[in-house]
Amino acid sequence: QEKGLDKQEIQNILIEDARTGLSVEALKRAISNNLFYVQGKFPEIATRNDYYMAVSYAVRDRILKRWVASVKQYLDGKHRVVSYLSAEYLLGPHLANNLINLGIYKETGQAVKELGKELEWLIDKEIEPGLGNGGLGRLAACYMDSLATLEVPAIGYGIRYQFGIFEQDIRDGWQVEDTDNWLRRGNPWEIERRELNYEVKFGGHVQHYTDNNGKFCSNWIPDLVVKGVAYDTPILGYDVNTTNTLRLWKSEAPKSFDFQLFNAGGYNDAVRQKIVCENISKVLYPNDEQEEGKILRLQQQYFFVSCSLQDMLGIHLRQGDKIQDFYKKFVVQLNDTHPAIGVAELMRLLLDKYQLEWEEAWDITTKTFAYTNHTLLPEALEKWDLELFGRVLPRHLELIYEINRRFMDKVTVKFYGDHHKIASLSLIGEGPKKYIKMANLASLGSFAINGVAALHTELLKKTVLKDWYELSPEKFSNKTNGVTPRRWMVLSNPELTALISDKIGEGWIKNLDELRGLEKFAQDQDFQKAWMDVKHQQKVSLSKKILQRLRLRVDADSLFDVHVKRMHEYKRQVLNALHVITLYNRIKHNPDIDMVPRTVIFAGKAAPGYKMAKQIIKLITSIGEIVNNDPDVRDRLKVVFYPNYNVTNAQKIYPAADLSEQISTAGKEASGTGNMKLSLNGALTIGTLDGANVEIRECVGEENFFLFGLNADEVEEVRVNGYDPYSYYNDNPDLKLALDQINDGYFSHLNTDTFKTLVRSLMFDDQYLVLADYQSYIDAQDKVAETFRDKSKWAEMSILNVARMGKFSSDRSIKDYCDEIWKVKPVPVKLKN
Ligand code: OAK
Repeated sequence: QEKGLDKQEIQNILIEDARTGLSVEALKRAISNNLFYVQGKFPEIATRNDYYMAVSYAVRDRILKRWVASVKQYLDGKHRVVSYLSAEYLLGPHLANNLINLGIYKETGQAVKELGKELEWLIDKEIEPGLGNGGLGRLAACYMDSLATLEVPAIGYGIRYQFGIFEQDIRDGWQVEDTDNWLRRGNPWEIERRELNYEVKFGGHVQHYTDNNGKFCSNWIPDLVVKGVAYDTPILGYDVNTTNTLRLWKSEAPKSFDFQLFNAGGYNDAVRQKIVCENISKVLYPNDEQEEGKILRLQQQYFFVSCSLQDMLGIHLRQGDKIQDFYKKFVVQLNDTHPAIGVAELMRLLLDKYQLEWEEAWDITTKTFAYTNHTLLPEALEKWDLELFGRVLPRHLELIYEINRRFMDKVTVKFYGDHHKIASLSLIGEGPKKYIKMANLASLGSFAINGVAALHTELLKKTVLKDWYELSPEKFSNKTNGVTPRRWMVLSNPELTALISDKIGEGWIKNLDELRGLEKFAQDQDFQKAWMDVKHQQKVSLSKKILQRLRLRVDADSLFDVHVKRMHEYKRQVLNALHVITLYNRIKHNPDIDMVPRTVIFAGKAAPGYKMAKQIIKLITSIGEIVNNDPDVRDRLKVVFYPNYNVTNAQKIYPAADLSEQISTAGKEASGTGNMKLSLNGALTIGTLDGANVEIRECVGEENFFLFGLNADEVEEVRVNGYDPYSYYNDNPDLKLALDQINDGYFSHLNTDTFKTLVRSLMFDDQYLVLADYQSYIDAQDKVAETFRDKSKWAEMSILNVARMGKFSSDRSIKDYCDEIWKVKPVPVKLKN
């Protein structure tokens, strides 16, 4: 051993070879080589995308080295692996994130500069993979980052949608959707593994017979067979070598199939088959927390779950392990009920393919799965029409009947006479049409069930999963969501990152609790100034984007009031809109009024079929049109609807926010994660006691949080006693004026039809109690404005918010899952030459 260097350091030097070195020189050489040998270009004719590709491949090579090392490490040991099953992953752009996790952002910037280009210019070229709708998909992405960073062996399974979440454009104030062809310029981050493929059956019927040993057997004869091909994306952790795999399945037609038809002269049938197969992974369903109940959706779910389980069993058996030990090697987390069919599929594989007995198969299955619930909204709970289900998955229907029969035998004894409870626990719902309850299948088939924030878990136990809690309280626990500080601070807010690191070092990036070290600077005048300067700089950047994108000038000194998330009635963008109208009316009533200037920024997609959500977008843009063009308003109020909210745009918006709007009806938002990202970027929260807001407020201190509105119990009480929106309207002149204006067409060129359904809903059957919380919200907003006038006070509160948000790192969430549910340990990965 050489003097002064430990083994690891020597290894690190050895691996700085020509191909994967991390120095500026090595990177430069790699980029040039890629431009020539991969893109077949030279600088004079290379396009921006050619350069983006060349840089990405250079980065990928460096990740591949770590990936191979990780896979080797996982294979030699008998390590337990986390398998995360999710129909959605909302990853966001890869390049900049990988540069940060590899620790070569600066070096790559320099290398690109020496080649005569700007790294930022290439980073901005990337089309993000929008393979998710919102919170649930983004959480899966944060968790993949944290699993790798914590060096936990993990594999994420999902669907390689050819088209992700639609692109939103605003025309005439309305949302219009365009397809998201995210693969159109190629995807340097994935590796196609044609050799890794599985067949997935659909439809047909099941034959039963007794074999030579007298064993009762089932044979599923499908009428469609689809092939799933693996596409792997490496997920590198921050400041570690661990590189896990995100394995997404693409559906194709199996070769044998179309040839048979083709030879028989059935060319058209063959082509049709091919299209049917490819359609399965074609497009992401754009509904957020709204069940669709379509056959294709069930096919998608079964398709990726079956491929994934076949893959896991294959990995397990190839290592020479007994099938009976499967649950010791893999723990499978169900990201909501979308992959819950896995419970029946694992039973099918163990029974029909591996010939285990029922009891043994059920024992393995229920030691394998754990289930996370992400919503209390009844319309999001998955139910499959039994007849439809049986047509797509006849064998699974039989298995579900049998699982249910055995379960009901026990339940009927245990709760003898309690028909309501027995019916509620059944996997099968009765009614005019029978249906399968996926939350029940997930709950029965899992050894652990969790909610995503403390309040959410408590409400789950009291409402949606009450009977399951009473049956098996030991299965339940809370795992409050978290977000990755790498993407949501280091990457999106480098200026704030530098300021923080300058004060407390860089340890917080991996151990977010260290942010606590900022507390002692909260009242430090110089630090406050530096803090607010960073915020101002971010607001200027966002203002430029708004000017470019919307031709709207906003004042970077005004209060940036940010409400960004999917459009949904329960998230109450309308309540915010009513506040905006109220501010506008104050100006109109008293044109010289001294008020804190505000820029109210909305962003979010509405599900294409969700009429009300689309009307809310139109309301916001219509208010904007009036407010932004009214000379009386001057610079005191602006309304922005920033189009196409996605990860890329979120990264630009969060750093510029002063105020974070988290105003859902209490009891409706399971957790929220935007609330965490905004607070970590120094925004103060105005919010209800809903989801993780409750815990955020506990952490940052009630004096640093603008609370308003009814709590979950009070919401329930109002409902039970009969909610009377009209009385709020009648008793509150400001509210009355605002609603009358919307109704009378003040914001819609006197067209009284535009917002008719919206107003009717608010006044007569609003489940989300918007009018009940109006005055309390307005009062809280007035307090926000008053506080904002005192810049030093605001800075102090903002610093304290960030300092106390350590709990909301996804690293903490993942540690909790690892210790309390998954029982997995980190496996550090060493690089060898
Ligand atoms: C989407 C479809 C079905 C069920 C739930 C969802 C979903 O996105 N839920 C959201 O999950 C987030 C991550 O746990 C939470 O933060 C949000 O509150 C919740 O709405």
